[in-house]
Amino acid sequence: MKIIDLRSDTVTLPTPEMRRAMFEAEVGDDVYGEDPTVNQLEAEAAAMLGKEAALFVPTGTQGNQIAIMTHTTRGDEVIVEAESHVFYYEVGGIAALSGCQTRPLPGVRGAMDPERVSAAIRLDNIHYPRTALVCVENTHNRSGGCIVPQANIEAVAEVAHSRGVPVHMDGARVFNAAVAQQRPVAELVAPVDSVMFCLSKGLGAPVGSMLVGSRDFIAKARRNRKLLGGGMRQAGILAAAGLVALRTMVDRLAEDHENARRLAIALGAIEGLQVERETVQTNMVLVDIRDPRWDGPSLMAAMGEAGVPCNDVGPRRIRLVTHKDIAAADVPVAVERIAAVLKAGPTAASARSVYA
Ligand code: TLP
Repeated sequence: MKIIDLRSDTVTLPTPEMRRAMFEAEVGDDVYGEDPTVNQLEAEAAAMLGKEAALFVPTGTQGNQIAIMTHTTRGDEVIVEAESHVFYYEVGGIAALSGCQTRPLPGVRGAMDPERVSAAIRLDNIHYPRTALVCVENTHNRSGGCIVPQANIEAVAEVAHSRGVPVHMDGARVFNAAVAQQRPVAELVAPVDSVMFCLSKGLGAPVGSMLVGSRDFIAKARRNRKLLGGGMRQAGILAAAGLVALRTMVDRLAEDHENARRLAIALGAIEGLQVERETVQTNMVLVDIRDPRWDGPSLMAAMGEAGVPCNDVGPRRIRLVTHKDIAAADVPVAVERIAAVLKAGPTAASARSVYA
């Protein structure tokens, strides 16, 4: 049985062209700034995003945490959206690595109310921490890959900047947002001061993310990357695949969006499942479980056994992600398997749940 892996776009495998580029990459010691392939990737990434400079980092998590560390000092406060990756999925790194406290604000599909952001920015008072940073996320993972409206990002950045507070974007999937809106990515990130985006998700590279921003910010970030152990040596081997990703893999994200849309329609028609279609804007589908026999963990386990692994993202919610290694023809096969799982009902093994 062919596994149709819908857990994440992080599972994508490098293309033959990436493997060739990796094999042939010209390399040097990047800690000395001497890896020509890394330097090329950093220059192209900065140019594409319309920023002065970029830094190649091993992971999206490290890129975000370096950005936060670079914008803040210990004891500062960072405004985050309550469902954001930096707050939810980065192992408490903001506290553990930067010594900052977080100020989570509610969001609507990732969009924070600019008035609430403004009200949360601290005044100058001896009792208060300094608000050092506002973080936004586009696309927004926990709302199912929703695109945060550009007007919202502009409004949040405007209130932050008017009070002297910089803005960082977790743009792990900002190219999905750009392709879905048919807008240049540089336009989407223009309002923010720094951006992290991932090469290793929908763009298909095996490893790597980019942090981009001003020349001065990236110079400081480079020191913090070293501090966190992210100073890699002949990293051009990895950057070579990143260059192929940036040059050739952006436009095809539209196929993933189309597959997600078709998956959402078909899954929504299965009894016991519900899909909020308006949230399916890029390459993710959130499925709410209405069938009382199942919950997130048990359905996830049963789908794994049926060759359609996914992730549970809440007590009664699973997440399916489309990507370059899912073909259009895989969609009906996945749907058929999921329908069969629901029809058969939980087995003794799959019914065990952490929520029971
Ligand atoms: N997200 C992963 C998991 O960590 C949840 C996934 O499968 O979606 N920002 C955002 C918005 C992300 O979705 C992710 C990865 C990251 C940052 C972190 O990237 P990595 O995995 O490279 O550290």
